[in-house]
Amino acid sequence: ANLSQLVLVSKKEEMHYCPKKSPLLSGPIHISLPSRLTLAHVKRKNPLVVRGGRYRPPDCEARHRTAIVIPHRNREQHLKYLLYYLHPFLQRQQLSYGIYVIHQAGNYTFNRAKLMNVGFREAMREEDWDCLYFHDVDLIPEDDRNTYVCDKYPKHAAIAMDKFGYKLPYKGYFGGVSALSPLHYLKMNGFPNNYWGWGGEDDDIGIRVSLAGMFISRPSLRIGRYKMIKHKLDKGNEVNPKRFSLLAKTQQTWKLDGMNSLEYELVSRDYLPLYTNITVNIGTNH
Ligand code: UD2
Ligand code: MN
Repeated sequence: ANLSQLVLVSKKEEMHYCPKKSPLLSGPIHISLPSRLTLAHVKRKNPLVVRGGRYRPPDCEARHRTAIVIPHRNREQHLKYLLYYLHPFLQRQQLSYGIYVIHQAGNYTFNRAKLMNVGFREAMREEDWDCLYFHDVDLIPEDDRNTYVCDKYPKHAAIAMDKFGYKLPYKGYFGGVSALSPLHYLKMNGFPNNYWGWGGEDDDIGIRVSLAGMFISRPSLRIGRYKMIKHKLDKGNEVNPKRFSLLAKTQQTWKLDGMNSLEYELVSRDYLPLYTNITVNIGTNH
């Protein structure tokens, strides 16, 4: 091939990519939680989503491939609402994406951060994702300009939540929804495995970002908005009394505890119509 042919070929490929800014975005989203919503209804509304909760734009090549990782146990109602809003949201952003629900088996104390580590490993095993969104099941994004792609640094996406008056509650806050590339994730040895129960693990993750020599990136307050579905503290996720003493030791422990020490037992992997369900036995602290 001569040069002009090559230029033509690469131009053609270029044209096939989705535009840098999706023309489908509509900005702020009004969120309501219809009580009669069913998963069958969500499926009907998203005909292009295929087995395992995968999607790619039908008429252009996506520029980004994002996996959503949702830690979960006994929050079926919240999951239904999240899927109802998240699927169309990601499609308007013209992403190629997959949704993974990481379900903790059994009734032992919940461990959000360890479930994220499992999600990272299981999602990357399947596909070479270039960004992973670690997503609480009860947080619904309120603006589709909050694009689910990774930044130069780990991103804390849920910066403005209704429950905190749409402000950042404190400077190092990293809870709710965050986005890391595989390189970011491995650079900080993933998330801690040793936070059982509620609290502290999000701050530990925030500290790991800086200990690994990175910064926290954030969207603007105007678009990084989320609604948290109201709930009480779950049974099996009691406040972790060790959270402060663990946090005081992050600097000594982050290189020893994380992806490099992760152990779990895969119970099942199910390719459901709207998401991939991974049920996992992650053990317990006692
Ligand atoms: C805050 C943080 C959250 C996490 C947590 C402390 C916000 C909005 N979020 O959430 O990121 O740091 O504090 O651990 O500030 N889950 C289940 N089943 C359970 C328990 C938890 O599915 O039985 C999952 C679910 O995805 C939930 C998440 O874990 O959204 C966090 O738990 P939470 O919603 O009870 O805690 P919350 O709202 O205080
Ligand atoms: Mn919550």
